[in-house]
Amino acid sequence: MRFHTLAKVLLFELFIQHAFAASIRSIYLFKDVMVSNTTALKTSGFNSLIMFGVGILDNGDIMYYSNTPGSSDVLVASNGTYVGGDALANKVRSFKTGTTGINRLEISMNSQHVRELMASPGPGASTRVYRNFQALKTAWTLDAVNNDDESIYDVSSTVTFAKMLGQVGYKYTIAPYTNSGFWSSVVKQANNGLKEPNLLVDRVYLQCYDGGAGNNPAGWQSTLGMKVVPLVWVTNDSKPSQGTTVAQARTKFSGWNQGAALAGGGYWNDYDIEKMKLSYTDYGNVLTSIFP
Ligand SMILES: *[C@@H]1O[C@H](CO)[C@@H](O)[C@H](O)[C@H]1NC(C)=O
Ligand SMILES: *[C@@H]1O[C@H](CO)[C@@H](O)[C@H](O)[C@H]1NC(C)=O
Ligand SMILES: CC(=O)N[C@H]1CO[C@H](CO)[C@@H](O)[C@@H]1O
Repeated sequence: MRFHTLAKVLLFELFIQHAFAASIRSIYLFKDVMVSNTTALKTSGFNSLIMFGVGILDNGDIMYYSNTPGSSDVLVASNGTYVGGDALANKVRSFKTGTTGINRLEISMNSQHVRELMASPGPGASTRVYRNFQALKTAWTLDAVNNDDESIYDVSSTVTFAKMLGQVGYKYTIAPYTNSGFWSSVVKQANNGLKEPNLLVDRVYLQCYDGGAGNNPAGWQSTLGMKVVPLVWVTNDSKPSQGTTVAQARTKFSGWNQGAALAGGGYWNDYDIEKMKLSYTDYGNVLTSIFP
């Protein structure tokens, strides 16, 4: 291939990457989606929402924990059927429909009961846990399950579970704050033999606040062998020292992104934006300008 032809091909590939692989602009939804400002979430520059507080019960059923004063926990999938009600399903589905920038919807969970359920009855398609995740995916039009394990850290059951979810049709993502050895084993094993765009673990949301305040995204990128999406905690009155104003978020994200190109950026969390009367638009604009 002659030099100018090669250059053209490379330029074209660069163009394609920019045109079709938009950066990730994410926010964790800590507030009960039935009472949060979903219009603002859909129209403030975010393209990825991660619903926090979904968990598996010991029998494999799935719960949506409210985390919001005045709201109650809701059983959402039981024995292979969606049981969370139409109002909740319609609300969750609405994130990706109508006037919206959202094209990716994830649920975030810890690893409670995963090891036990993967040991028995295992990850088979006829198990209650498999069928529940299948029913929930359809009811909520979900794209991925996000692993926010902060205590159990069992590699083999995590990989088995990730592969089970892959069979159901989910992508699997992770939200580490520490223990890079564990996470790098999970990524390596779950993605073994897979290539873009078919990776099972296709996103890393890296906590860069609180316990993860010292995290360096570039360091994690080289440890994990994939790009990461650093997260900062918006202004909050429970741990003010961990709060990040709009101006500080801009400084952090642009600094990190200059150090090593990132997959995008994101925030923990919508509850605090609303409680502290902050602006979704201002936080969203930081992401659209740095991660177009
Ligand atoms: C929700 O956010 C939008 C801005 O996107 C704002 O116009 C509206 O007033 C907010 N609604 C509530 C109930 O706060
Ligand atoms: C669970 O679902 C299976 C398959 O649909 C059904 O055969 C079984 O009776 C259900 N069990 C309960 C306790 O509802
Ligand atoms: C996500 C989170 O931990 N938010 C906290 C912010 O602060 C209030 C207290 O003022 C807590 O209720 C929230 O849980």
